Amino acid sequence: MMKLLSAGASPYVSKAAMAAKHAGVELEAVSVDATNGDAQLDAANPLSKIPCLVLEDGSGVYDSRAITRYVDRVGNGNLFPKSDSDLSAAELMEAHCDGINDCSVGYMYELRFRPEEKVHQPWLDRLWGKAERGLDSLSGKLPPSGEDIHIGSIALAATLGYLDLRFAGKWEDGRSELVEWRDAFYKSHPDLKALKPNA
Ligand SMILES: N[C@@H](CCC(=O)N[C@@H](CS)C(=O)NCC(=O)O)C(=O)O
Repeated sequence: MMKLLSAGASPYVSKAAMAAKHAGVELEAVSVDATNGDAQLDAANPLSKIPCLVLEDGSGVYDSRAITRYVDRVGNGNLFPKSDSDLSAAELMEAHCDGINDCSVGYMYELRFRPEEKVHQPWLDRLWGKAERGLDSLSGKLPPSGEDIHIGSIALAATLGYLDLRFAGKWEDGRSELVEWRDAFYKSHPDLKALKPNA
């Protein structure tokens, strides 16, 4: 069986795992330590980042956007819309959510990997400002949350799941539309809710 090199908290891993589940692709999730180095991960992805999908022949598929494309192809093909305009919107939503992740994960890395006296608050503020603008720009443009979800919906669920995990109480204020969207997504898709970022 294919393996997904993973860590429970990662929003990119969560997106890839939810995408595989929704596409009906079976995977074995294998926990690795991406930040301190892991031989299995380095062998499959020289960039040492998760998620990395390890195929039956041992080769690696990364990054998360290549994985969502891959599982769509080998699975039931329900992740990416067929019409050009819907496909562009779904792809853009996935990229947009990954961009928010880059900021929120980067924020956590700044706090975790620098000695306290070297943490650069203006950089944290810049990252958080981007994440907030990214969230606010979604107002009125949210992807489907029910039966007709696509990769953009899954990406947004993973992104909000990471914010819930690491920034609870900091992101929700004034964003009831997003909070309601998240709750509706989880209600319709308990199988995917089980794959949200967790520590
Ligand atoms: N663009 C990548 C980002 C993946 C990423 O940054 N993953 C983090 C975990 S959340 C990681 O592997 N960090 C370890 C490192 O950067 O060395 C993707 O979409 O898969």
